[in-house]
Amino acid sequence: MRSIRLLMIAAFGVLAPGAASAHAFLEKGVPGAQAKVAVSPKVLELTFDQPLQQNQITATVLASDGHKVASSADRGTTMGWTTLTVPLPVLPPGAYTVTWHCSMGLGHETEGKYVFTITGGPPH
Ligand SMILES: [Cu+2]
Repeated sequence: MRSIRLLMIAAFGVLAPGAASAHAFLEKGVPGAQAKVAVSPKVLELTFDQPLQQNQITATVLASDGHKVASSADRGTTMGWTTLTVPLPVLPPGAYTVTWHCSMGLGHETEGKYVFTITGGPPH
């Protein structure tokens, strides 16, 4: 049984060499998970592990009290080859939760979330 399962995994690997997966995952965020940034960033950048259309991704940024401060539905959001860029308003120091959801169609959904913190930086 074990060897059969290994064979099947190997076969799938050979059948789809380098092909885009039906599931996209976040490769990198800027600011990223657990990041502490001194100054409110102008944009949030989410880079995925494969090229996507803008309408395949939704992303939101929530303040610690749960209210939405930005979303991929906002004007000015752009999609590059693999990177979604969401403009951010000027945000006060605090913890912010980024949530993302990717739909590749046919029920192939992935999602995730992470927190970054704006520290406010040292006094001038
Ligand atoms: Cu799926």
